[in-house]
Amino acid sequence: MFDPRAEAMSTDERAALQRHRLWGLVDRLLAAGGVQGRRLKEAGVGGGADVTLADLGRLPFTTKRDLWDEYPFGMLAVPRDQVAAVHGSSGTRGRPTLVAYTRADLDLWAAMCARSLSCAGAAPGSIVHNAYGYGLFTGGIGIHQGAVALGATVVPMSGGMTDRQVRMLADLRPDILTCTPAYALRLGEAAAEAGVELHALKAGLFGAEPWSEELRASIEAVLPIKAMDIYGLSEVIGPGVATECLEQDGLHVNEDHFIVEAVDPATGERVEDGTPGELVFTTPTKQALPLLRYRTGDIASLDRAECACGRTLVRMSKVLGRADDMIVVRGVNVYPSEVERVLLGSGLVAPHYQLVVDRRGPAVRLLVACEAAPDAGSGSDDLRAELVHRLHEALGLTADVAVLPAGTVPRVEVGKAVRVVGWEDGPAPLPGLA
Ligand code: DLL
Repeated sequence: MFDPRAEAMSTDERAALQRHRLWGLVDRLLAAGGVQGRRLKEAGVGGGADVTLADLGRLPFTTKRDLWDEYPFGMLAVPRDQVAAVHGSSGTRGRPTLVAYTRADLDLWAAMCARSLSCAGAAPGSIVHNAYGYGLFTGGIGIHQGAVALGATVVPMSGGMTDRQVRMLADLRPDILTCTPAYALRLGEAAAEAGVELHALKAGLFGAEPWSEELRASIEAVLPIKAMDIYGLSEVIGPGVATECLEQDGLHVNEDHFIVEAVDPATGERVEDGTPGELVFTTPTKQALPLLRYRTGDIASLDRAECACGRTLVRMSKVLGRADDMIVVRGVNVYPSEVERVLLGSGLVAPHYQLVVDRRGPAVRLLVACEAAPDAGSGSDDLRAELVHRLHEALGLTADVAVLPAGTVPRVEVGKAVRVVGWEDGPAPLPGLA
């Protein structure tokens, strides 16, 4: 439940807590003697007492490359036998990123996920239908443990087997749905096809992949819920790093445990609040794999204005995209979620799309594959021209659009939606593309 002592502290109180915790983190990293400790020493830091919060911006970064180089256990700050669990992410490039948790870390993670669930309206006694994947991925087990810690009833569905999911939604009447936003849409459509009404559902916590306000509207049109965004990454802890409250106006970062900065991805210098930058997290209370200034690659802006919900935790915007998901077409930089905004905002297409980066010719061509909305009206040539025009107007983007027959764009059943596919040589990645 909402804990004002942790979530509504004054700025000064929170800064004092963060400073105290940061001090402890620096001491632990120096004692562990790993790559992060070595870099601290090289930066002239001899102990936690040398560091204030204001100095944080001058301390060395940690990156995914460090986790890969030290795979699997080289970055542990505790003996291996104190590791109670590992999790990870296969990542977009297929390379595993492994993270470790002590029992205390698992407790912290459960507490943070419980906080996220309650921030989005869950309460003890809620029924949480959890359709995030269970396994190495942090989504399923993270939300599961959070729901248990909150005192809710968790239904551990994992992903896939959509017909069975719809049956369980109808029979158990959960009030909370947790899954990726793309799968929420799929579940909503499948329930409608099956003629199942989901009146008991109140809220959903959707994350693990970028999604736009327009996709939120599409989800809220097929499910009778408030759709909330939940953000996290395995390296920092998993889900439970930040969540929207019922105001749906930015995600509260649990900054008593995850200190956040936004930096210019090119220079590493901090950007002003309100300006999109790469999120960087420091985890002062984690034990097995504490991270100093971890560069996430995720682009979002920070907002320290008070929120109507009463929480004083800094808010991050929805994630615009990952620095490495940015597509450059004829000199224009674009994130898939920006294309999503234009497509879904037009009201002319169904909320299923894929961006095909065609690298077969001398210049990269972007092909936007989508499906017409059932009531789009005009012929597909007119629709195509209209979307090409809108993408150019809104984003300065020169893209080709392919309006494909309903059901052609792949629906996600398990895992994260694949929004961008490459077309090198060989057959088209989707039928009907030219
Ligand atoms: O996706 C943790 C998670 C599970 C978050 C369930 C929310 C719900 P990873 O597999 O390590 O962990 O992937 C982390 O996913 O760096 C972002 O690029 C992306 N991501 C996660 N949540 C969001 C979100 C989980 N709400 C990577 N919006 C992160 C946009 C997100 N991107």
